[in-house]
Amino acid sequence: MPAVLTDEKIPNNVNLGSDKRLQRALEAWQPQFIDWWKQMGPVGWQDREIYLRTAVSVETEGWAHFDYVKMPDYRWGIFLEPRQPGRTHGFGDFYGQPVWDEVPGEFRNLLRRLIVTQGDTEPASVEQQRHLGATAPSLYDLRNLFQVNVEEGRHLWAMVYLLHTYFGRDGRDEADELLARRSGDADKPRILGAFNEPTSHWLSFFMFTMFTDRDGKYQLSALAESGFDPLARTCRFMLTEEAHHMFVGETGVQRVVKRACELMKQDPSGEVRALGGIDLPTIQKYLNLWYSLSLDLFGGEVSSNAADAFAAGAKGRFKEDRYAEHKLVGSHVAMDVLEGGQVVHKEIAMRNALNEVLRTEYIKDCARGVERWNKTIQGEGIDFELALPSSKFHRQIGMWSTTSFTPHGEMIDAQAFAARRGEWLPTEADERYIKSLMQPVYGPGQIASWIAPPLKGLNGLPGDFVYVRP
Ligand code: BYC
Repeated sequence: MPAVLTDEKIPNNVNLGSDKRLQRALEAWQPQFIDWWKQMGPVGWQDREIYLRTAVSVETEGWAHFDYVKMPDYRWGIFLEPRQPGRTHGFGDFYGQPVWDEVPGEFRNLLRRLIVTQGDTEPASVEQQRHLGATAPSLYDLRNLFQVNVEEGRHLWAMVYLLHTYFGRDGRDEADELLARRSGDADKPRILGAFNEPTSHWLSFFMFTMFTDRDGKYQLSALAESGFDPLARTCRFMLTEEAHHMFVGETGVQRVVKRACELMKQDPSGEVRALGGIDLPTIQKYLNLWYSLSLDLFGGEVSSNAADAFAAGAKGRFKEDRYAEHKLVGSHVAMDVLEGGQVVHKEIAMRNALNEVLRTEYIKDCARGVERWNKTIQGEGIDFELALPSSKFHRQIGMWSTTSFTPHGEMIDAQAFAARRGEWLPTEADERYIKSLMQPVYGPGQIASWIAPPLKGLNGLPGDFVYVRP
């Protein structure tokens, strides 16, 4: 593994300097990226010093460096985990054969599509969150937002490196397109649904980092199993950074929940909104929204694309090693499907069910997070439980998208759904109310009224640490 070269224009551990053509191509893409960042990245704050973590190596200890940095000066680097000598395909038709260091011609389109889809989500999320710096509930949260943003920028670099290095002219064109699509744009939208949804306030931001970033964890984990070794190695390192993003989401929601409980106890009639908080039923509606949008990101329940990606050794399962069988030829799994307008439980060929297999792992992980939020509610002595809705509820992708379901998973007609929609999903009035709470609180150690303070500062820093310099 070459040493990390942080003094180059593009910090990297891929020995970029040894390939002058690639280096020049990426150095030509760099100013386009910075232009995009300035135009579509966080609004304001670009000339302020922010206490950020920067990836500087892939060592387990000491991979990150913390210091004040202005966002446009952030050193977006290219880092791949070290090669594992003798690594072989862990699944699919090529199981047991040596992994590929180059893209096989027959899987070029398939791999490019996966990499482009992954890459597209990264700048999309930065675009979705670009106005949130105007209304952060504290300096701690403001800094976490920018940390998430710069790292999504680095994840874009990771995918662009793969496109430039392994996909020739097509790859370079795709890299340019990644900077040309725009979240929510009618003509040039981002590829996947959830990445075109507005993230217009901090409750949505916390739900996004809880649920949508968690899709990132599962998709990256599946790509980290890839037999295309450079993809596996780059995704493995991205997962290291991703953990903090989910921490921001889970603890963010947990603090909003805690504050709701505190306010319920203050006012015997339980009018949390009258006291400037976000009530638990409203939190449940945003949970329903972002969870269902994120479930869509796993694709259709029965998918030949998923089967092809698995067969090709391009995309595996979450922690493939835990499974006993890795070829999945002739194996089946029982799952709910829609047949003749009815939900039936039946056996589906395993390779075609792999989106659902990954989604099921994700659901279990989300449930653990909701369980922790419920512990907070119990700990405050409040009788209320948050819950994940059924995976059939409010779907836009896959077989459940053609029919309506309640959060409990009962099939209802579209009219009945429309009549009760406001009970289950945020209404315009909810949006207006949440937005009315979004006032910036930027005094050191201060916190907005609708959220509890963090349990501790970043890296054990004191509560009044100035995460963003005036
Ligand atoms: N929205 O066979 P199907 C992250 C399309 S998040 C719109 O059912 P497939 C992050 C699909 O493209 C992780 N379209 O599904 C988080 C296909 O279109 P074409 C991102 C959708 O292909 C927070 C058609 O429907 N990474 O990192 O097996 C912040 C039929 O597709 C959607 C990845 O997604 C949708 N939700 O699976 C920052 C990994 N779903 O090709 C970052 C790479 C499906 O027929 N991507 N379609 O025109 C993949 O593995 C797969 O593309 C998907 C879809 C899992 C997304």
